[in-house]
This record gives sequence, C-alpha cells and structure tokens, in this order.
Amino acid sequence: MEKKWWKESVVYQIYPRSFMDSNGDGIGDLKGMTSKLDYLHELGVDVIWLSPVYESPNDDNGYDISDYQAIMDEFGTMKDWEDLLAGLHSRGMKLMMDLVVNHTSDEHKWFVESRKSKDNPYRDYYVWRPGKEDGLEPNNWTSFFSGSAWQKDEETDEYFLHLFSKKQPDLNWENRKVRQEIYDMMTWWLDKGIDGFRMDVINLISKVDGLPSTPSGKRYDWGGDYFMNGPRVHEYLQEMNREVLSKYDIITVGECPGASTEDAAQYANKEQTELNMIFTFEHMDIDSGPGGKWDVKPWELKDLKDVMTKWQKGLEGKGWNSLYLNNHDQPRMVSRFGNDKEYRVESAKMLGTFLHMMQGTPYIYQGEEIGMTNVRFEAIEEYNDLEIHNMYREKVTEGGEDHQKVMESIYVKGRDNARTPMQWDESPNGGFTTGTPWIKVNPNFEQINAKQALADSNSIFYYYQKLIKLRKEHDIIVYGTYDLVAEEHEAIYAYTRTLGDEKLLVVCNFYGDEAVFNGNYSFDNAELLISNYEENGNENINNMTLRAYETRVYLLK
Ligand code: ISL
Ligand code: CA
Repeated sequence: MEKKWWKESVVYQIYPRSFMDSNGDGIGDLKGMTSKLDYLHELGVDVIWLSPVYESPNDDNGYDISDYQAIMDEFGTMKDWEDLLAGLHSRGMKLMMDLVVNHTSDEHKWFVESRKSKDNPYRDYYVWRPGKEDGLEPNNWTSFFSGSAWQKDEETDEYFLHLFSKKQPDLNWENRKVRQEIYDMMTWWLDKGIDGFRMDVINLISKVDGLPSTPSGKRYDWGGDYFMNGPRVHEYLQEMNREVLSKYDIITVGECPGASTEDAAQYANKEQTELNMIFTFEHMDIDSGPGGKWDVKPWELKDLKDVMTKWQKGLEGKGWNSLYLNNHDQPRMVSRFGNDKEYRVESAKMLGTFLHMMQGTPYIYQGEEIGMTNVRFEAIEEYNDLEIHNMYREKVTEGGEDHQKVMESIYVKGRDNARTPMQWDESPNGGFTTGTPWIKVNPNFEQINAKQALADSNSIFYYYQKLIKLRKEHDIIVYGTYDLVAEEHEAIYAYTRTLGDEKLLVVCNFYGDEAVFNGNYSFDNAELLISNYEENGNENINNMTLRAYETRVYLLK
C-alpha cells in the first residue's frame, strides 16, 4: 500500500468555543488554543482540525459562515490565527481547517444580495423556488434540524432551500460561479499555509434534478435520497481536486452522512482524484431505532463488529478509512460505548486501543484524551445547541411528548455532551475561563481534568500518548490488513492486522465482566505492545482471561 504522511498521522479536533478562553469572556478563542500547543505536542498528535473560526452569527456555532476570509471577532484576529498556525508549524504539527460550503449563513453578503430580487446577480448562488399552488413548500423535505427544509422569503415571495437551519441557506453548486468562488477561497487559505480541509457535509452539495418530493405523500419527510451522494457530487469533487487540492500536499477528509462503502471507495479512491478519506456515520447509527437519532436504543457489540468490519474490508486496497468514535456532533465515546462510572479509565483506554489499532487515520476529539463524559443538565434552557432546541420544540412544546422522556434522549444523544468546556484543572470552571462560560462546565471537572491526567503516569492521556507513539514505530499499525476474529464472541471484539510476516492481535473486552479469549496462533515470539492493565501472569495468547474492559495488543512474529 502506498505510504502517505496523512495515513501515518493522528488528528486532534478542537472545538474552538469550548477549548480555552484567554480573555475571560467565557468563550474559547485562538489565543487560548495557542497557549495549549505544548499540551497537544506532548500528546503527540500530528494534525489539528479546527472546527470553524470564520466570521459567523453563530446560529450553529460557526457552521453558518458569513465571511469565509475573516476570523470571528469572539475568537480573535487574523493575526491571532497566524500565530496559531506558526505555533503549530514550529512544533512540527499541521493545521486542517473546516470547510463549510454546502451552505453559508443567511448573513453572508452573497445571500444578502441573493434575497433582494429575482434578477439580482447573486440570485442563482442559492436554491430558490416558488411555492406550490396550494401555498405549500416547493417539496416535502425536512431539514436536519427539524421542520421543513424550505423557508419563504417575503422580499420576493419565493422559498429558499436550507438542509440545516433557516439561517444556513444551501449554495447552488450547479452555478459554475459559485464553485469558482469556493475554489478561489480555498486557494487563498492554502496559500496562507494551511495543511488541509475537513469538508462539512460535502456529499450533500449535489441535489437531484427537479428537487422531487419523496413518494410517501407525507407533508414532511426525510429527503436524503435526493441530496445525499447526489448525481454530480463526484464531478464537483474531481473538479475541486483538479483546480485546487491536487496542487498541494495536504490532508482532506469529507464528512459524508449516508455514504456507503461503495460511495466511499469513490470519494477516497486510491488514484486520489477526489478526497483522501471520508467520515462515515454507520457506526454512529447503531444506537438509533427506526425513528432516527432521538429514537434511542441500546447498541449491540454484534452491530459494531458488522459495521466496523464492513468499512475495514470494504475499503481494503480501494481507499482509506478515517477512524473516530466521537466529535462535536456526537456524545462522549466513554459514556456511549464504555462505562463512564467505575471503569471510566479502563474503558476509555480500551476504546482508544480498539480504534487506533484499526486501519485508517485516527481522530481524537478534545477531552477524549482525558476521558471526558456526557453531561446531564436539569433544564432545557441550559442547553445551547439549536438541534436540541428545535427537536424539543417540535416534540414537547408543539407535539405534546413527555418532557422527561425527551430529556433522557438528550442526555444520551445531544450534541452539547461534547461541547461542554475542556476541563483543564480543578479551579472554578475547570480552568477554561475566569468569566462565565457560554455553556456550563461538566460538574465532574474536579475529578476529571488535564492537570490531574498529566500528574498521573497511569492516566488516559499517557496511554493515548503511547498509542500515538506505537503508530510511529510499527508500520503494521498503519498499513496492516484487518481481519475480524472470534466473530461470535459476545463480549470480546478481537481482530488481527497482517503485514508481511508480522501479525498484530488486538483483543478488547467491551464489558465489565471477565471474558475468555481463545485463539489458535502459532508464532515464535509474542510481544505485548500495550495493555490497559498490569500483566497478570496469564499471558497465553491462545487462552487469555480478560478483566473488565481489558485490552491487549500483541505483536506476533
Ligand atoms: O449532528 C448530527 C446528528 O445530530 C448530524 O446530522 C449533523 O448535523 C450532520 O452530520 C452534519 O454535521 C455538520 O454540518 C452541520 C453542523 O451543524 C455540524 O456541526 C457539522 O459537523 C451543518 O453545518
Ligand atoms: Ca475568549
């Protein structure tokens, strides 16, 4: 397999609003990030992915951009951003910027113009349609954030499309001028020295011709089939690749909800005519029932095995995976897939091992490296996320559903679980701010914080440091071929990686009870590369008893 630096890298995602506040206004900022670069360098990560820091009215915390070439005032200045970039580069780290080009903010100058009149030169930058004769929206699609995907604009009496909030109008990618503006903007950032892009919902940019309603006949319905992996998406990405990406040695990852492994093999094809890799969502859906994200059901290990194996094998020799268990849109991984009570440390380390030993580029989300957990706020008002508020309004305020039941679903799935401030130390507000934080700090900050982790040689932090270091020492961790083993085991997820004569055996106990793993491996030498427990004398790799959430990785030669 072809060697690439972005395959050998580990990425760390920063959610700027919640990382570190330098000036006491309660909002994380660029200077705050720069003050923590030594911390990130010590962890050993190679690339920082910054969630959006561009000018934005913050309807969706920066994913609604009003100027792609300016920095949000709350986060600082362009000079602060340049200092951050220089600070990263001087430590040998790289910077990946978020690229949000499926939509802009409705306060972007293009949209301000576009809505003025039907013959405005910017009209066709967005997706405008007249309503139906009966006064209904142009079609029955719902937005990701509840309600119709259309908003009527009084100025011209037409509707515009917004797959996300009504302050996030969708750009019209069919318009060549729109694409050119985006490519020019990307080139401008690349020429400032950035090292790559994470592309927000990039597989939604091409909509099916005619924007048809779904066949269900429902007044509002999920229209994903008409805009996920749409008819011209590969054409657009190949054009972007030719005109921009191929001219730089960068890392690119496309966020692609609803993409199959076949789609991914095209987006992340090994000829590299589109992107380096994509984010899949399939493993993020295993705890959702037929009603979608908020229809919470317990996840099953069998489903996790099926989905992860499908992606590992599905891209083998064809593309490249990205590996993640949480981000700013998802609950905390230790609360979701591990045990955030008595086995918090053990299970966080197990999950990290499980992920980092697979084939693909691992992504760490801020706070994951210290085992931060989900949060339970009493009142709906304590939440900030518009997805949560829109859903609550639709279900409880308007729909009459039970308040407590909906709150329970927020405790499990709400995006704000990931957005509470980074917990740096045991001082008020976890050392995140000297002021009042924009969203409350998780009350467990006195026990769980970076200062505590740095003082404890057995911490999750140092365990992650070791995982990252192992990746640099063993090609097999990056390039080895994946195979699931002990497929039917109900408690253990085990797999091997193979490269030349070497084999890696990764065994993970996903539960709090002891579990036995039986293998049939012949080898001259088995080296324990990493484990989250002290060795216990039971080192026969063909018959091992794993303690609660125990994980072990052996190199067999
Ligand atoms: O968060 C989700 C599940 O609740 C997803 O549906 C998410 O909205 C989707 O993956 C797109 O996410 C990205 O684009 C959104 C933004 O709100 C997210 O933060 C971003 O990651 C719109 O820009
Ligand atoms: Ca600040």
